[in-house]
Amino acid sequence: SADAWHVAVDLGASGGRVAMGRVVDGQLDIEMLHRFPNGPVLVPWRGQARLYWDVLGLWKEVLHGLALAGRRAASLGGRVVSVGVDSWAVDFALLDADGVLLDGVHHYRSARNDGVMKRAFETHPADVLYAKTGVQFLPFNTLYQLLASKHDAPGVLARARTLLMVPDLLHFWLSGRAVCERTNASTTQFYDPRTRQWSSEVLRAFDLPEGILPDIVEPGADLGELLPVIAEATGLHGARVIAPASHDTASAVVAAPLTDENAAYISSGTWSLVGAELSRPVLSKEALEANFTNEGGVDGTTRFLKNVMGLWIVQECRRAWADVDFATLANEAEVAEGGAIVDVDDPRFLPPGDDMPERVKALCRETRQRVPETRGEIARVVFESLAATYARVLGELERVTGRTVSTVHVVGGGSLNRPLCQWTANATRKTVVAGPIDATLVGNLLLQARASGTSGAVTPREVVARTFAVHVYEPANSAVRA
Ligand code: LRH
Repeated sequence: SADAWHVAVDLGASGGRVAMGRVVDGQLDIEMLHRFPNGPVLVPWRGQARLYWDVLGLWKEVLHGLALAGRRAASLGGRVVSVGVDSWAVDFALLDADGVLLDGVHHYRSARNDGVMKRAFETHPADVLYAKTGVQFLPFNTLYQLLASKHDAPGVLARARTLLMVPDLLHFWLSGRAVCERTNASTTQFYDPRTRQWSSEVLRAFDLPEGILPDIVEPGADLGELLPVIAEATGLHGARVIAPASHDTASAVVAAPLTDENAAYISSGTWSLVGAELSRPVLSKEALEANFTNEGGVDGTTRFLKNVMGLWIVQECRRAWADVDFATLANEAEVAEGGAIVDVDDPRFLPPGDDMPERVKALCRETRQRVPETRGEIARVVFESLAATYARVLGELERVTGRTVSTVHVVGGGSLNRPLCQWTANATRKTVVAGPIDATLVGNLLLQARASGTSGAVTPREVVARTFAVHVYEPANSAVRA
């Protein structure tokens, strides 16, 4: 209905956004309200560097964004009926018996995770763990981070009574309800995608306290009204808190206008999440060997995908290059000399650092390829290497699932990057359909609208198809790709 607005809070690794939206005649009407930066905060621990998120700073921006939404909706003669939060996955908060935040929220790129996954395999071999969780092995999965907490600060885990993922923490502060939304729970590597419950077996094997894990709720769950203190602080009286697909990638997949079951997607932001939507998890030996993940999607679907390092490398290079904007870099890359291909998933790219351009150059040097010098050349190496990796991963996807990918949908900020989309089409030999850009926000809003009954009979993907224009890239001969 036209006067009912939903507010989406979308927290990405490099920035957060608050937007409001409503569905009118099957189309999404969206208004951006507030943007703010996000990033790691260095805190020393026993003389070593540790990275945290500034979760209170983010919360402050969220409250500000909500207040803006209330005023804007009122000025349009409407009102805010619901609020929902999505964010990056795997990171979590621990609360004590009084509901007080313990420690802080560690950043998944913190060095405290170094070596933890490898040690974990000594007690629980990787193939056994994969058979129970179906999750891609990444050194920062919640499982390994919790083991790091236990190792470094056993007192914290001993006092912990509740574990909440980042969006769950914000939903708790907004509504007073402490629950874990399913799509994000599925990224922890102690969730069983077949039983759709926490994996007692995995938790027991690592001597982790299952009692701290809250009930799992579905994307679209109504968590109740805003707490009176929050309604008072933001002016959003009567608004409800509705969990969207709280894992940002799950929200992005909701907003990917996939038209047939053989369509693949690339959710292109800090990470590139490359995969397909399946009706059930694939835990086969081939899936393990290709190191694909089976994350939970909306309506019981499986997000069968793989993390590729993504635009992170270029985001970090930009810091070293006086924050030159992405559009300028894409233009420079398009006309720069290219040719070198590096392994974008090399672990040396994972930690933040001002020396990111040097890391790209070093990898070219080590592999005896032309060493890029200018910004454009370095960006080109990364973009072309990403495209090559997408092609490889989609090939693995085809092999493991037995499907032939029809089209590749690129959603998120990377869908704006013209050369990257074209090189992706060239490398994959598939048609690339780019858009929408704000997929995480759009998916968040549309799940809230569906759960509140304000979007009528149209499905979220139908709304996306009716609302957003897409750009189509056909594969070109690589000789003329620039
Ligand atoms: C993308 C993302 C991805 C996770 C990573 C930690 O923002 O949520 O799906 O693997 O962050």
